[in-house]
Amino acid sequence: MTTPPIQWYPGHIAKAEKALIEQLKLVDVVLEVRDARIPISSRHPQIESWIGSKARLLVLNRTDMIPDRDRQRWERWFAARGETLHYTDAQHGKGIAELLKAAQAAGAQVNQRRKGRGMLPRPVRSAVIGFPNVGKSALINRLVKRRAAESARRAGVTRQVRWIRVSDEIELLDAPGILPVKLRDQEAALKLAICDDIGEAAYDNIGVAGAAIELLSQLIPDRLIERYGLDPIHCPGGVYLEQVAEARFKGDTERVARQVLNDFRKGLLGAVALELPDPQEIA
Ligand SMILES: Nc1nc2c(ncn2[C@@H]2O[C@H](COP(=O)(O)OP(=O)(O)OP(=O)(O)O)[C@@H](O)[C@H]2O)c(=O)[nH]1
Ligand SMILES: [Mg+2]
Repeated sequence: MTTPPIQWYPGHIAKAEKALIEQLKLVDVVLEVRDARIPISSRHPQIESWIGSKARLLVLNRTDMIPDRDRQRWERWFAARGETLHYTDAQHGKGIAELLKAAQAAGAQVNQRRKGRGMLPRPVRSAVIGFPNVGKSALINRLVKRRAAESARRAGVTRQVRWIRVSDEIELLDAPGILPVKLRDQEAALKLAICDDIGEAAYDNIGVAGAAIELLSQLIPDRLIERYGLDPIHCPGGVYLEQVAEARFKGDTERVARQVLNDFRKGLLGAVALELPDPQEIA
């Protein structure tokens, strides 16, 4: 289906990006957080150039929202590309201790070098960065074992960069979610919108929910039937929403669209990966 292009780069994101780039100069290790439901679409194209030669850990968060076998597929896919995937579920506190250990180990080399130059050791500085709403602040709260950063179920909660001390050994930078200036790949932009990883005002709910229905009808048709009472087979997403609206919501398609997006984002349709690696590309 055709939806208006998704473009969203408001002033606060531009400001946040500037502040983040400034702070990155002080950083030893970058934790790049992606959304497990869309590990490729939630890759920010500029992060690599900002990181330069700094140590980087790739974190797949929200792993509770995809089936375990799909998480393993991604693990193999990234491994075949020489990337170690650190996977976490910040909601339930899984994978946290391992990630903290890896961040400390990556930063330990910094202090080795400092020692070599006759300098005193200092806490490893680690920045947690990624798209909005992927769970960066929730992850930080788990790493520091207290509610140090504001975290809530919508994009754009963190508005300013802020350092948070974990221990004498490590400090974390919480940063607002960042978006590329231009969302060139509209298929990726739709998935980001479906997952609520872009600011809300960026798109029209009916278009995005229709796209969600089309994706989900390929992946979990039975759960759509169960939840909305209609079979999505051969049905364009927008038409499906209208039919559900007629049958159950007094013709209010906008309400159905919001309901579908909410259901998906809250995990009420079950664990489902919107992106999977090509099986032929898994070594
Ligand atoms: N199910 C699930 N929910 C998560 C996970 N991590 C975070 N959340 C929830 O997702 C929502 C967003 O989390 P935040 O920590 O605010 O995300 P953020 O990346 O800091 O977002 P911004 O500051 O807006 O960029 C919160 O309601 C979290 O509880 C996870 O691994 N699984
Ligand atoms: Mg945040």
